Amino acid sequence: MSPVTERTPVHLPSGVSLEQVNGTEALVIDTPAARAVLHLDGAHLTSWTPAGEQEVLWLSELSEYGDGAAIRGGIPLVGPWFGPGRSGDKPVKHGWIRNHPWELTEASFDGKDVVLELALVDADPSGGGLRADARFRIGAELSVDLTLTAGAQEVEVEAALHTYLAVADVRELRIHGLQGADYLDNTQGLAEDRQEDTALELTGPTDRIYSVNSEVRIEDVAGGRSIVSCPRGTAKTVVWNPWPELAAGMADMPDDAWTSFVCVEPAVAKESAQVLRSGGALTIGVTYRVER
Ligand code: TA6
Repeated sequence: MSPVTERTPVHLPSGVSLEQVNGTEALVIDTPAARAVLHLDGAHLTSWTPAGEQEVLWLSELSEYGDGAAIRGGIPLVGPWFGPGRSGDKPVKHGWIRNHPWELTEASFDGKDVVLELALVDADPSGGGLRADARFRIGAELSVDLTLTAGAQEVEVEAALHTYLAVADVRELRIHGLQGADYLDNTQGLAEDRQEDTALELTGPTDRIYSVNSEVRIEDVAGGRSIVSCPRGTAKTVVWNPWPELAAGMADMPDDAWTSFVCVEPAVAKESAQVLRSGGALTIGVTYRVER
């Protein structure tokens, strides 16, 4: 973790530039291995396209930007609680770290991958001093790591990488790696259920918190490719798609856009939440690759 000092200008290596994207500051990555866009607001990656591939992250064309808005798409960083929090009464859904501008603390390019580190300090509305750090390794593969570090106060934390994956048709997916796993069904009041011993195929509104912390392969049958999600430091895998009935109520998503994405989210959530003592940290991460 790099210290945050008063507005230390970070040198941007070749292949990285600071630009205005959708009206807000973003780091634009353009290297032989990949193109990507990382907004400083929320340390939010909204695009990753490995060379020779199509866009891997879905982004809503109706997303809001700036002024604390949560960008709809890409990889929202979620914490220090998930959804409405374990008590169900948190004022902001999915925590506050995605609603603040982060500061770039490190940037490098080794000729293959760009590595970017960002930090969010002095933003904890509870006064507890929780800090967040994120690290992105962007190239032919994409790695994202999120660290939450407790300040002076002990705190219970949840965290997630709420990744929106671009797919040709969500109704034609086979999601491997969840077979036989227990899950909480958030479309049924968090009822306990178990995945059959087959790949998951989505057939309706889906919002499940699987007790899975290992590799998941999203086979995009119509798109002719698979996206492989290799998590670390997690306990759960959340799978979400609103289907048309819920998508229609979301102002920042076109009504017909629900077919074009699936969220597969490495997470520490619900009963796997962790209590961090002062100075204690939780790190979760994921690496993505595309297979044809
Ligand atoms: O991770 C799934 C979920 O918690 C769903 O319940 C759904 O609401 C989704 O996230 C989107 O949340 P957001 O706050 O970004 O609208």
